[in-house]
Amino acid sequence: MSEIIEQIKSIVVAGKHKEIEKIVKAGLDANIDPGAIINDGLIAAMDIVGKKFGSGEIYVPEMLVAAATMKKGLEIIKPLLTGDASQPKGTILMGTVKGDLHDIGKNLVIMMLEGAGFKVVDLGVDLSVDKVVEKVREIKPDLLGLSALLTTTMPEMQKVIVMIREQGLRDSVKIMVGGAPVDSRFAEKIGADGYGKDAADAVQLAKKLIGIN
Ligand code: B1M
Repeated sequence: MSEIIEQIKSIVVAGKHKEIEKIVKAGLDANIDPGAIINDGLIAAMDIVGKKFGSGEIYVPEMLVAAATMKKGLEIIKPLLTGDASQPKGTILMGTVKGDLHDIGKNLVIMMLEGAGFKVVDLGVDLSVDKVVEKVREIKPDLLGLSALLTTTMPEMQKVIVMIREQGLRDSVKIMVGGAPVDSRFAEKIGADGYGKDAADAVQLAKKLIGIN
């Protein structure tokens, strides 16, 4: 079983996108928990990719093919995570802030939120403050989720919160932030309602902030 997880990890790290579907399916056929495939296989692989990039062993193109391979793997698991949203527990707007193109973590959080019965509107990546505020006004979500993976884009989260407050919308929407460089102290400092450490934590936090069990 752990051999399949190891194979998933090395296929993602090597960016062998043609091989990922077969091995993820093999993992599911072997009754490996989809959560383990995600956490110990796909996410663990991206950690290795990040370290290799940080140490100069690989460059952006390699990081891109690894990311595409990870996404392909996630797509296979997605149907197992997404539940019935016919009676949504609440509406959540999600997006990655301005200047930031990282969306794998955000997409994973979205899958888990949908699996937990929320309706999620994905605003995508590289979102301007104005766009987020416009969508909050238009969609009137219960919760706004902002993701950032770069230390340089974290301040965009605060800009969004300030603008939402200035526009008189702050009391109508809860705000959750997350992403690798973000932590609970930062969330508190910028006036967010909470910080989601990972996708599972984000689901628990969303339930708490919206006030459901
Ligand atoms: Co980039 N990148 N990247 N990258 N990238 C990082 C983030 C980096 C740490 C790598 C490194 O140096 N070791 C580094 C940031 C350093 C820093 O800011 N201090 C970095 C850099 C520098 C860059 C570029 C600047 C590189 C360059 O061009 N020179 C560039 C920036 C582009 C831009 O955004 N403007 C860049 C580009 C890219 C790619 C496009 C090649 C690709 C992204 C592809 C994509 O997303 N579509 C990429 C990747 C893949 C990574 C790493 C390797 C992996 C990120 C990832 O997908 N992780 C990353 C290194 C790393 O994180 N180890 C790195 C897996 C994912 C499941 O985890 O996103 O953390 P994560 O999400 C988690 C939690 O954080 C949380 O839940 C998720 C699930 O558990 N979470 C939330 C996330 N959002 C949440 C929101 C919530 C709640 C929880 O509520 C709203």
